[in-house]
Amino acid sequence: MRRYGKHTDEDDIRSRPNRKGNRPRTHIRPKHADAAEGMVLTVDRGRLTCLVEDRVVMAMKARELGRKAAVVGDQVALVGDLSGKKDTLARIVRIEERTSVLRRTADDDDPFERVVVANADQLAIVTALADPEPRPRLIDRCLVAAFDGGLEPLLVMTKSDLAPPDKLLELYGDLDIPYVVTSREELENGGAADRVREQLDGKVTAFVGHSGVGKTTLVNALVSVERRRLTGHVNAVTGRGRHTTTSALALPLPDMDGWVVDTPGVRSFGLAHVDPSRVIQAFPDLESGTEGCPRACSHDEPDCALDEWVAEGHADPARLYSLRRLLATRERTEGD
Ligand SMILES: Nc1nc2c(ncn2[C@@H]2O[C@H](COP(=O)(O)OP(=O)(O)OP(=O)(O)O)[C@@H](O)[C@H]2O)c(=O)[nH]1
Ligand SMILES: [Mg+2]
Ligand SMILES: [Zn+2]
Repeated sequence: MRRYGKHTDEDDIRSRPNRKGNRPRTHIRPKHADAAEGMVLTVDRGRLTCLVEDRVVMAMKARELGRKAAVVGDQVALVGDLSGKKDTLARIVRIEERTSVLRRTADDDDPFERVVVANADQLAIVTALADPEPRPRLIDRCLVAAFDGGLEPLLVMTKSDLAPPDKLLELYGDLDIPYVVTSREELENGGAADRVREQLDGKVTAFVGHSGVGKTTLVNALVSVERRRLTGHVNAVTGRGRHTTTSALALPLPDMDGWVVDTPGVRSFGLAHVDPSRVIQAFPDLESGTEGCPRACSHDEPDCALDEWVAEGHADPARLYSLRRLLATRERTEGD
């Protein structure tokens, strides 16, 4: 290993004038040209579990990456011991460019944004129809994050055995966003997995939502038996889940080209990183109504064309209320 501060032969080579210009004779090969490509499956306190070919390799970040963090779904370049044997540790020397980034902040005014998942194609926004109660505001926020991060949204409504989906379908059924409704019975007879699976082929899909909505239960129904994770209970008094899942994990889908990423439940989905002008994208039913708006309309001012749009029956007033609420509260937290 090369030591810094010590005068070595290599230093001499570098400082010696080179007849062919100033290019140093060493390091002509691109850095880490021999590194292997891998995918990050999960991250646990600085230890990254990566898939390299068909081996599961534990790795840590090389110092040269600085503050850049690799997250689940990242494509990375690894060097060192790539055998995947017990107690070996490879080094991640590069994070490849991401095709999509699902970001969230703890609160809307939190400057620290975290990347939940990289390179996912689709965001499955999971909402229970009851236990816990659906929260359209969280759905709207996830939609904003999906559009902003380059992921296609998919709505998954679980627990239809406990409550009908009618009210949510009134809000989201006509938006051209694919949706699936599942129930306990369909989880047991395989129908739920089949219908969700139809939406997953060829894609990396991240599952997000409140704690206790059934993300892990659904993911377990999709992946092979030996990959199943622990699921939790919903507290009967508070109606809240117990944050059973504590880390994001990518799992391959059997018999098809695709991955699912189970993530821990969230209370809120802060959008401090999203430009307000991009929020409207997550409201496709209102977007065309903004054509009559004054320039740089905040959509919450007297001349906003959306009031008329809704009054004429082009969209549900509840959706305009949601948009305005989201724009207004983006400045602070929306707790649950
Ligand atoms: N009645 C009913 N219960 C369900 C259904 N799907 C999941 N559950 C139950 O909901 C509870 C929570 O499920 P989980 O899969 O652990 O929820 P989660 O979204 O992964 O929760 P976190 O990991 O905490 O974010 C479990 O007791 C499941 O059995 C459903 O379709 N119907
Ligand atoms: Mg879970
Ligand atoms: Zn407007």
